[in-house]
Amino acid sequence: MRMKTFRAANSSAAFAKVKAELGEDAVILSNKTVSDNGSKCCEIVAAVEASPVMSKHITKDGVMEDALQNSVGWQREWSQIKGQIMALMKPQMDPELLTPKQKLAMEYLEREEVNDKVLAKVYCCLRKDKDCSIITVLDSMVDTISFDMDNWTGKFHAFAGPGGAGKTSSLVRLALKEKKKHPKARICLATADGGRGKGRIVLKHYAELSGLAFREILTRDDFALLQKESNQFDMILIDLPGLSARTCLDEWMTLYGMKSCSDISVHLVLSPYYSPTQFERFIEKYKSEQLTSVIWTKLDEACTFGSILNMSFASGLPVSALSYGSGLKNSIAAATKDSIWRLLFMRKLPGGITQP
Ligand SMILES: Nc1nc2c(ncn2[C@@H]2O[C@H](COP(=O)(O)OP(=O)(O)O)[C@@H](O)[C@H]2O)c(=O)[nH]1
Ligand SMILES: [Mg+2]
Repeated sequence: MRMKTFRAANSSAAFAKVKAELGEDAVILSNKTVSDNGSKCCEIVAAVEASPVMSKHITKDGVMEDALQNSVGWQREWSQIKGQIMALMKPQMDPELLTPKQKLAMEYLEREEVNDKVLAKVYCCLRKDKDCSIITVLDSMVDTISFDMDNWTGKFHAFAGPGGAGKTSSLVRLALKEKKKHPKARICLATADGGRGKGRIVLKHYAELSGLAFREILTRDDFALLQKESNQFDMILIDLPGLSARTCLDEWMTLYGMKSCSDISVHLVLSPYYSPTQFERFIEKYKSEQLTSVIWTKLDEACTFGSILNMSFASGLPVSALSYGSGLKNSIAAATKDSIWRLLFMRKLPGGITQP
């Protein structure tokens, strides 16, 4: 067994070093905050079985073998099976069996880039009942729970998602909105995005300006401390970093001790303009029991909104907020079904502006 100690500014960076040096099979033996030249950092002790497996990756054959093995994983097989079912279904979906109004609605959804899985489900429902309207069908497929303290009574709320999706901005705007609504609320903004200075500074700035508490989470010890002092706060909003290509949300949450926290809701921040392949990847990467809602951002920059339906159908998660501008004011709204239908069928953003 090969054992090694790694130090870095935060747990993510230390873990990245572990993976780069010891590979995917490394086992974490300890993970704690230590003092290095007077500043806090994360120290991880990791070990890996000393085997020739590591060297296999270096040869061309080794790389090829790994790639082939990974590509026949069950997820891929399952997605191929689903693709084949859809291919078989499509010719059966005869639009002429629908009423003219239902047919128009299906065509509209297709133009909005609603995917085949959702279209097949809609078609089956419409076929069963000639009087059934598209909104009735879609209503059962999309759920919303508006992001506010009355609906989301848990204490910890973490904002996850790809880099640049709008996590930090959504978090700040939702916190300010809640503070305005409940001036006495004790809200804490916490950043676990230590690697990127900008988000941290933004959060600290708004926390100071608006009478909100601010905490930094560099390691699991910091999160444990925040849990201990959580009685001081009514709501704690945590800004998570964009995860590296190989790290999934559950793995990251385990590293920071958040996986075992029973009072944490994770909100996935996404924009409708990602590609279908990216959405599939995100569903895999961010799947977690603690994932509780989707926040849609950059609606003002999107051309179609079908992915909101696609994601709702694939994940079963409710939508909690809609962001439609980069400014601080009038740019985020709690999600309601009405606002989603207005977006999808009228291209009206929650602020009342119509998208071209
Ligand atoms: N147009 C537009 N820009 C947004 C929206 N939400 C965030 N942004 C901008 O997108 C950029 C990245 O946002 P940020 O919150 O830093 O993303 P993060 O990396 O996920 O934390 C910033 O320049 C934001 O001002 C939105 O709804 N519409
Ligand atoms: Mg950020």
